Amino acid sequence: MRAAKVRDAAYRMRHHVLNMGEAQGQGYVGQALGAADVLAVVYADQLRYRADDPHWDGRDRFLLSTGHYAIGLYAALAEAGIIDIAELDTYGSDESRLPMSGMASYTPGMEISGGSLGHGLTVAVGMALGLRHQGNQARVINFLSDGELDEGSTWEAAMGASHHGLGNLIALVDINALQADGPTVGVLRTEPVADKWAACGWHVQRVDGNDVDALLRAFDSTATDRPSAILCDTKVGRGVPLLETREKAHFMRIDADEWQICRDQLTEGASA
Ligand SMILES: Cc1ncc(C[n+]2csc(CCOP(=O)(O)OP(=O)(O)O)c2C)c(N)n1
Ligand SMILES: [Mg+2]
Repeated sequence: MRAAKVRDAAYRMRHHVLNMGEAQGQGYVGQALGAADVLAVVYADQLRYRADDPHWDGRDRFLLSTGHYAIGLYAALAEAGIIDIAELDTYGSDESRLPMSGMASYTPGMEISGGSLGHGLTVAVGMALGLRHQGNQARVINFLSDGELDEGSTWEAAMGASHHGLGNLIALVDINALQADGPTVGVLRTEPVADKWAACGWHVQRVDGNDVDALLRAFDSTATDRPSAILCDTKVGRGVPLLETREKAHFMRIDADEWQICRDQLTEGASA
């Protein structure tokens, strides 16, 4: 069953994230745990790719706008067989192909260097236009954060995408209600988010981004005559109660003795 396969992948990805975080003693673990279900649906169910040929021309392009979520994408790339699980141990260390902020030139399967926020969707629109022009059936999926909705370039790209009727473009917005300076609601009010995407001419769905069935249904219901936005409400630290209930912070501190507790809680939650 599709959902079971995705849940399985998400569970293993969360373990990878905790292991990478522990190896480096830090990392954007809270965000990556929150986004694991979305990334698992993308990599275990949706994306067309060839693990042994990351530049295959027919591949769907997955663009991670949020370079700091790279730890989550590395976990997905490992599950997808694009990088080796053993390589995850090098996360964030000197000479590693897996830097803490995603770099396209370092990592197989990393399409863009997305650390400068608010630019992923602009690149995605250009790629989607280019692919359509070439008659390439591949899709472009851009993962962006709620913090990136603060950026004017995101909305310029959104309008451009619908102007050009880019049915080969999907935006996945990780609404974790958090940004670097605190809760999104206090930094810059972005709600009503769905109405804004709709006003820009997009097909819009809003789902619980930690509900695999809902995510699969949303992907099954995207439009083909215009761009589709799937707005995903996710929970920072999802799957690990110790982190879910901790005060939300853009950079979550996890002490040396807490990593094993996190892993145990993740395992317990999965078997409950
Ligand atoms: C153009 C740009 N401005 C500012 C930053 C600094 N910055 C890094 S992460 C971040 C938070 C953005 O919000 P979001 O991605 O929603 O944060 P999270 O959910 O990960 O806490 C900011 C402002 C940046 N990387 N790029
Ligand atoms: Mg956020």
